[in-house]
Amino acid sequence: MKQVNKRKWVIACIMAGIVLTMVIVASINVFANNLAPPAQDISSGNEKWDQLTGSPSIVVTSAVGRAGEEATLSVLLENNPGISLFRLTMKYDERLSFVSAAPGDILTHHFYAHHIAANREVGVSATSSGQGDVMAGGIVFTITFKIDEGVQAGEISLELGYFDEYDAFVSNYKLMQFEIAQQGKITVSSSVYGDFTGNGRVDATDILWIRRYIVAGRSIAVMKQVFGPTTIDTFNESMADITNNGIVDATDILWIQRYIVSGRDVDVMISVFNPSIDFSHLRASTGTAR
Ligand SMILES: [Ca+2]
Repeated sequence: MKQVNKRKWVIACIMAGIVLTMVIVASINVFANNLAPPAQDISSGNEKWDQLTGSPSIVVTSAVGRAGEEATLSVLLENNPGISLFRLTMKYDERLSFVSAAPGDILTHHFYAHHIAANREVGVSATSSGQGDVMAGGIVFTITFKIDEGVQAGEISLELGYFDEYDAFVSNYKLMQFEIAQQGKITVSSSVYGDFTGNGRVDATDILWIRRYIVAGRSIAVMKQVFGPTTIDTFNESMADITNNGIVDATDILWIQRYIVSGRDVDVMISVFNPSIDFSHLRASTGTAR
C-alpha cells in the first residue's frame, strides 16, 4: 500500500515538472517573439515598400551593332523601394572597348565612372541630390562600348555586379543588394554582303528572309509584325543589297544564290557567271580582297 502511494507521488511530481517546463518554454517563446525584429527590417519607415508589386531588381538591356560601331546598354531598376546611392561594376570582354558611362534618370548627382582598363571593368556610382530616397523606377545609368574592328558576328555577354558586400544600393540609410534579374549582351551583327540576317554567314536563310523583306514592302517594322522573330533585331538591310546598287530586289536574291553555289568564293563566282557588276565590295566584306 505504501509502495503504491509512493509511486503515485513520483508520477504526480513528474507530471507537475512537465507542465511547469511547458509553461516556462511558452513564456520564453512569447518573450523572444516580442524581442525579434520584424522579418522585413529594411521596409521600416518605407511606406512605398508595401505598394510594390514585385521585388526590387536590376535589369540590363541589350544592344546590336557591327564591328567598329558603338553600342549602348541601359541599367534599369524595377520596383524601386527608394534609393539614395548606388555602386555597381560592369565587366566586359576583349572584343569591346569602353567609351563612356552616363547618368540615367533616377540618381544623377555625384555621378562617377571609374574605368579600370587592366581588369576590363567599369565602376559606376551616383547619389540622389541629398533629398533622401528617390522612389521612381527607371534608368540607373547607361554605358557605351565600341565593338572592336574585326570582331566576328556573335553575342558578347556583359557582367553587371557588386564590387563586394559593401557595395549596394542605399535605401533609408540601409544597404541593400537587389537581385540582378537580367544581364546585358551585345549582339555583333555581320557586315558581309549577302548576310541579311547578320549571323556572319551567307546562306539559304538570307534568301528566305530577303524574300519576306521584299514582300513586306522592304520594311523591317512590317516584317517584324508579320513574321515576328526576335532575331530580326540583327538584320541588316544594307547587307541584303549584294549588288550594292541601292535597292534590294530579285537580282540580289539571284546573286546570293550564285555566290553560294560558287562556294562563297567571289573569284569563282565571277569566272563562272561573268557579271557586269563590280563585286569588289563583296570581296572586301568577306575578307578575300587581293
Ligand atoms: Ca541590289
